[in-house]
Amino acid sequence: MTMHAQVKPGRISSMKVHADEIRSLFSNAMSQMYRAEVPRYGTLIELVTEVNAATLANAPELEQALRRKDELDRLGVERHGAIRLGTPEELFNIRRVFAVLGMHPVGYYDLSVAGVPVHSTAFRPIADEALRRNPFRVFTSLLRLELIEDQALRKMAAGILSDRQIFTARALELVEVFEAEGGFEQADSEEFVREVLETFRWHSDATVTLATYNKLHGTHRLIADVVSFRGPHINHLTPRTLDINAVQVGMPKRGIMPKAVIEGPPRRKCPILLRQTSFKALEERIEFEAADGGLVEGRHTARFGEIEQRGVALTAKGRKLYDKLLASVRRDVRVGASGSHAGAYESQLTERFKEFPDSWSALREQGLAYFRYSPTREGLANVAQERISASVDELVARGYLHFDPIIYEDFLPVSAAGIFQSNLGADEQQNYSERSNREAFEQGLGAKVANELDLYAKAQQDSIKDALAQLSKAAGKIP
Ligand code: OOG
Ligand code: NI
Repeated sequence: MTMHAQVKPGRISSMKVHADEIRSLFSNAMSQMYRAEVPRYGTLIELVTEVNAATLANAPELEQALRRKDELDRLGVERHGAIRLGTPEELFNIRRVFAVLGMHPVGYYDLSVAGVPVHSTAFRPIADEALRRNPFRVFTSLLRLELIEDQALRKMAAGILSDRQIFTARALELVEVFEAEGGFEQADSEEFVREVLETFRWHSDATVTLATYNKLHGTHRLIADVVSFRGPHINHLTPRTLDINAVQVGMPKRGIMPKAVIEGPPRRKCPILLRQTSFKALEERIEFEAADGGLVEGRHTARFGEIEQRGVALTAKGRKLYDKLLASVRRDVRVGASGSHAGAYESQLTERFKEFPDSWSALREQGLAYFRYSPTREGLANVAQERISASVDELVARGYLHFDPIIYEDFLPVSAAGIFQSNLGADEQQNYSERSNREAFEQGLGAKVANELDLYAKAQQDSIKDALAQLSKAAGKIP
């Protein structure tokens, strides 16, 4: 394990562990815990590993591109998870916990429009370097009790939630140490990961009676999932595949049944944004408190599996086109809960997305996607005769600059709603009239969420600056 020394006044020889290292420890620990809790997740990891290896073996250019971008190593450790929180205080503290792991809130997702009473953000690394080391992200939702019409039930749920503490006392203590000292040493990092893991652990005993659970469940299954337990159990961990269609086909052969359609854009030569598919939640045995103080057995479904394939990040213009095309398909073809019309949906998706350019050059020239630029060998060798003041487009045209797609690191609200829905059951299609409330979310969070488009634009801009600086330097060296 590499350590990155950070000089800290007052603590002469302290060696702070880099946040990227703590995040790697954590994502690894989470993966192991989830593998033990949900064996099917292990099966899925095996399948994804096989498919990725086969994809790379069949596509040397893809392998080379990933290698050039230093992205090959992150592939094997890459995954995201999801949790659902009950109160603004929990959201506030989870932000502090994730900050230790170098994960910061990016994006605001309003899922109430899709009948899911939550709003969400993604905690993830932001810097290019941090993403390359370990891009672990957690899609984090906050329950919106204000959307529950039944006043009495809302009050009861709020009461139950206010009584729970989802973090261990030691975890919170360590967060304070971290905030005061600006980092952890090795022993603290390891203890912190152990303590924080407790928050995401599955509990097979509920904190409520079966009657209460049923009441919450009757209002919305998601409310029962958030309110009835001691903490926000991790509900899925998602590995990244290079060929989601191959994994989708391979799943049933290993006894895993995926949902009917893959969320997101269709299969393309140049992947954009994010494609995802999930398999159904497990039905698990839960012990509930009985009125007489004893225990009674019930069932709950919350945990599922998911895979994802990531493509290039789109600009606002590209995203607008994506949203328009996707909306037109969803308007015209409704996939039933049991998978009816899945075929029509897929063929329409492919058909209508023909309007979306499918070459890296076209995506770049039309300003639809973000790219990372680097000088070519030829550019570095010949640039002296040319004026560096040429535009980026000219330098690309002359073969002096190379461009690689910037990977989309975030989520998609329509897809997320589809993932939620497939695991909540098709009977939960109610819509909430209340609009999104980003201000309230950020107030609970105690911070603003970053705008993901700004981050991609900056990564692109930084790469241009860096590439031009390298070209200038090369030009200066040649007599
Ligand atoms: C989160 C569902 C959304 C994704 O990948 O879009 C999600 C949840 O069910 O809690 O994980
Ligand atoms: Ni997910």
